Amino acid sequence: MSAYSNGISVGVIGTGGMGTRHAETLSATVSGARVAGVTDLDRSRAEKLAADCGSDVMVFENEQSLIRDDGIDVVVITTPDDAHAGLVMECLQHDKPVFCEKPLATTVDDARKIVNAEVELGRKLVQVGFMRRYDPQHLDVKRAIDSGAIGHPVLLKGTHRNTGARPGTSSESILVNSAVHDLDAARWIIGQEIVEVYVHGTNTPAASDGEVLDLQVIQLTLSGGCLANIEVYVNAGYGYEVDLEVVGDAGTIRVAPANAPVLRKQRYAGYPIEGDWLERFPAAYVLEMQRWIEDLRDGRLTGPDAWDGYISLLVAESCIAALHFGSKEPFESPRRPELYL
Ligand code: ISE
Repeated sequence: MSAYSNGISVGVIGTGGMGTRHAETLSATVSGARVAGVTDLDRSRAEKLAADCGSDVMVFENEQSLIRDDGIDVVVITTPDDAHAGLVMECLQHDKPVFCEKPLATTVDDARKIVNAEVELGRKLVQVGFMRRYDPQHLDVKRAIDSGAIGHPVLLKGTHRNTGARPGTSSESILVNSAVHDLDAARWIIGQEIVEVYVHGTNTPAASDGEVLDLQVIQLTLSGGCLANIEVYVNAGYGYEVDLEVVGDAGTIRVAPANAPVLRKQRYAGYPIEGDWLERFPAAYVLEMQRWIEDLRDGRLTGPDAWDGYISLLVAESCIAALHFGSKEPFESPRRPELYL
């Protein structure tokens, strides 16, 4: 019997682009869930989203009052990155399942504290927003690899381009905020752990800050011998693109363009390119929320968990060392607690 007999009441913390997308998906598309409360430092933004999601959505004074409220069953966190870990910990203290946008934390220590707290509780309550795992095009690639269609994977080629860097972007935050997606995707899609990292960066003319290494090339070695070469460029200018190809010893497979047909006309063939992740991953965000709600109802979370969030940050930390010292950094995954096996 599900613990949620009247559907699941969700509280959303943070009502910017990502919070708005999740709240709208939960109230308009996902069955078995409703947005019951929202909060944001910008109260008028929270009030607007509450009104858009229904007439009975509460606007909470702050995050703590939302997390503690008995009318909120589960929490979605989409605040700026540095608030994630503290809010996840508060959810765990109140025994509330929580979906936290990536990164799980901004430091490895904070992410480990979350893992330790969950292990102490003895059950998984945390899911991390690695939405590429729900993207139909990425799932096609994963299924092909798992079926053996390309033989043994020997190389992953990844491209991750943002139209422009957010204000305040640093060389390190590119690894913690953007490249964590690629680090998680490499582990997930190949099904191997990362054992070595090397990162090379440059400051491109498009960067507004002359210090920031806004184009980084990450090279990984995975535990089964597969190599990865991943470009993360946050000032690409022309649009937003995430591309991934896996080369195997019997063929290669590459994600298809997501949202547009290919136009051929007057000696030209092409398709439009999205401006950001909200435009590129609409299907993934819906499937991610739908599955999270179903899993909560079934009492068994199957999405990327606190361990995945922690490992992606540990690898990002090794990437930062590699970037600073120009060295190849060996990476050894810590022992995975039984809860995450
Ligand atoms: C952003 O926060 C995301 O999560 C996007 O998916 C990623 O592409 C972008 O680089 C991040 O800043």
